[in-house]
Amino acid sequence: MSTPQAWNPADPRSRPSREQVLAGLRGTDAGGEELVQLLTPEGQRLSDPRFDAYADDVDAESIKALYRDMVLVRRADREGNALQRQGQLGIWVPLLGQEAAQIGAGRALQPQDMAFPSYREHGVAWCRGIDPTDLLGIFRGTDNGSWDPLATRFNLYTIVIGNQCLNAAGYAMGQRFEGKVGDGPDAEATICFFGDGATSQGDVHEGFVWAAAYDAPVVFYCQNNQWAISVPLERQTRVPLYERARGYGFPGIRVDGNDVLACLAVTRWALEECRTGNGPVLIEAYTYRMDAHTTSDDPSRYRLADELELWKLKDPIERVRVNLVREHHVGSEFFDGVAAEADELAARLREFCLAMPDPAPDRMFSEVYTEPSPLVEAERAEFLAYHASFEAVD
Ligand SMILES: Cc1ncc(C[n+]2csc(CCOP(=O)(O)OP(=O)(O)O)c2C)c(N)n1
Ligand SMILES: [Mg+2]
Repeated sequence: MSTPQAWNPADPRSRPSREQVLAGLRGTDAGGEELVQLLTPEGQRLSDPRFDAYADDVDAESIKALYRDMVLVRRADREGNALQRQGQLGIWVPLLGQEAAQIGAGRALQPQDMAFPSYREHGVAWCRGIDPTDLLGIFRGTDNGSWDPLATRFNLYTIVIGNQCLNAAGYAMGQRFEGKVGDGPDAEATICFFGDGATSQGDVHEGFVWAAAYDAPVVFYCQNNQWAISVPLERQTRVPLYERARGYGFPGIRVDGNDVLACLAVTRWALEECRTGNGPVLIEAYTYRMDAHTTSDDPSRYRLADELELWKLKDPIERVRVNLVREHHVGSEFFDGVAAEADELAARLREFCLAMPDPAPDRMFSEVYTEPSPLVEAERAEFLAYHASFEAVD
């Protein structure tokens, strides 16, 4: 009732008050009726006539594989967090809580598709075959991303909020111009990851406009994790985010971002739409950032702890475990095996990180501009002199 569609222009009094608009957004805290779900938080498999066909090959073995993916990326994420706390990384960006949104989308991709991440997409990187050790250099300040974006079809992380939407729209326009869209098995699509806060950026708007005007085969995949650092969703929008797509002239759909099966099915559908020429599509994966924004952030300063407790009940991994046990009679041997694999991965990440070179202190001054800049060089010299003053004290 608080969405603009409910307004009756003939009756100005039908316009909702600001309080009603906010109440409407808050009323969708559980995702709302429009939420696509194939697995409930209690682990029950549901049917959705619109999307069943995109998950009909998902049997016990594939659910086990998705479970394994999520457990391993969560463990790699927790290890990254711990390594930052121990001074081995400058910063870490946790994905905790967003495993289903990322693994579902990542596993929906075909090898020929192209992905444009922001900075939290460690789960999608995993699905593109990028080893978690390859992520560490960015956060230790030793490189800008050590994987090959063309070979992996996964671009380097983008820290500038929303900027990758322009890159993705442009890339997808290129796919269309080069005749890569069609019914053949080699048809391509692009997927672009960004957050709820990013939707307020001009770059995202421009990306939507260009993609729509050129029928670009791009899936805009918004992980609505309810927060943009300390700014809640209600400061970004008056309508559910997926509804924004209508204004640009392409479909928008909201999926339970904590349901890996629904994310897989909906993203497969959206990518197929794009590959066959019906792009773009906006997906809003409705999820929650369970940890801090980054290790530099303290969420207890701006959000209530009971909000997190509520979302713990919708944990993306637990519901899959329950489904495997209840509906597929999977025993503890499997779960113990995955846990052991996670331990091995964590140990390997740690060992790798401890053996990495220390970043040079003046690393941040390099590659600022293509050409040398006198100002940057002066700042570098000043910083190095300051740094050297500590050595003198030692
Ligand atoms: C253009 C730009 N403005 C501001 C920032 C600082 N900043 C970093 S993350 C962030 C919030 C992004 O929130 P959201 O899009 O919801 O993504 P999330 O971090 O929740 O995944 C902001 C404002 C930035 N990196 N780039
Ligand atoms: Mg966010």
